[in-house]
Amino acid sequence: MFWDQKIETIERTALEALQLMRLQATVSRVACKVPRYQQKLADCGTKPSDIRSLADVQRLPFTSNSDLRDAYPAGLLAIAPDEVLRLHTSSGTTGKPKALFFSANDVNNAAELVARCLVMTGVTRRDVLQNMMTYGLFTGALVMHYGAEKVGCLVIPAGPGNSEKQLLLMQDFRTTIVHVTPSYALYLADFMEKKGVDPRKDLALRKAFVGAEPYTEETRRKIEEALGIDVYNSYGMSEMNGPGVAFECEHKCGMHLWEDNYLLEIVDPQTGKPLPDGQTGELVLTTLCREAMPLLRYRTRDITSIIPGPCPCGRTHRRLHRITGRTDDMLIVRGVNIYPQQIERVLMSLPSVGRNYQIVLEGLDEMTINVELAEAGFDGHVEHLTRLQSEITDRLRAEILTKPKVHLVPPGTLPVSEGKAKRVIDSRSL
Ligand code: DLL
Repeated sequence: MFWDQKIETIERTALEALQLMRLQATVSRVACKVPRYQQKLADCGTKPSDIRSLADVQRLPFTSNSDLRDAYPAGLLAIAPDEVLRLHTSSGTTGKPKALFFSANDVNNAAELVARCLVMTGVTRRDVLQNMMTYGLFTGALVMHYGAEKVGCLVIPAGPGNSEKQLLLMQDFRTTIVHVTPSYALYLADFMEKKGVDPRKDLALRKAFVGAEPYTEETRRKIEEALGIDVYNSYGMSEMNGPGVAFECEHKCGMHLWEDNYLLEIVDPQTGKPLPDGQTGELVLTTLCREAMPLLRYRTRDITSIIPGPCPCGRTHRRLHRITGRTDDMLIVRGVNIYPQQIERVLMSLPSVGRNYQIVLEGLDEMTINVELAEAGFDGHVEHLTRLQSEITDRLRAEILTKPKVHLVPPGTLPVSEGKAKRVIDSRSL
């Protein structure tokens, strides 16, 4: 099923011609409207007329997280202030926030892209989507909301948390889809288990769109098994409209990134040099359609790769591999580089492990991992717990090459956040 079959299955040569035209227009727009970009372009000696092919994107300057912070509140605005229709800010980062502006066309376009994503997983107007992302300055809820309304679903703006109420809404309005973070999805599954609700029998739930934070294939499986549904990976970021940048189709083998809207590069995070399809590096995106706040070569810090080859669904937009971490959430513990996802992968593959964990770094580089047990994994026998603890420790050591302290805790005892999960507590005195 397609929302916009023509553009979703456009031939690569036509797609690339469209990208070039839009790239040229974007570069001209920022060169003319945004003094900061005028300066950046001048610094690297590039004029809009130098962009003659897609490969010329490399002549453009990168835009970083700190460029956006420095430009706060409106230093990167490319339209007149009275043409701005909506403001979002980035969520959860320290220091100054990033302000993201939308024109009327940007708002509509963001919803179009989300509509493509939803229909690609089989959503129709008969679906009921319960949106458990945070409504407000975060793009996660509103952008999904508008997209789902475009498709014609009944959208329930539930927001996150209040699981009792979530369950009631799901039961009373026969929710078929939830839009949720992975951590909250796991929490909900636990909550239902405690309440004696069997989602397969008692609910109409069929799918979950899960994103806004990194998670592993093992976590996907855990959510799918616990809730008896299909989980589709949903990727996006506020700087690129929010959700709807890349999404899995029914084959669930990588996320199609809408290349008519975003020019995609994978670069070596250290050197910034481009990497070929299939190689892992940092995702860099250039907006091709944004009016209010176009961004050139935005360093997302997300680590991924392009999955080479065509997808059986017939869409020609290339697929991204699941995000395996960020260049900046990498932890260095006793000199070893560790991504929290490595730890999650190990934990979520063990049936006796529950659905929540926490990585605590303290003192002079001490790493403790608090691990919730699964209900079934908690039989009160000390020797079983000791065995499980050493098994987890050994597996983690094999994965992250350093030995963490593993602390087992009863199910449901670790804090659950309503928005993005805070898995790492770093209070080292290094
Ligand atoms: O999290 C937008 C969003 C909302 C996407 C809802 C999907 C669903 P930000 O708050 O700006 O925007 O955070 C963007 O979150 O650079 C990634 O590091 C991370 N992220 C988002 N989706 C995924 C995903 C929204 N599916 C940052 N897998 C991004 C891994 C993700 N990481």
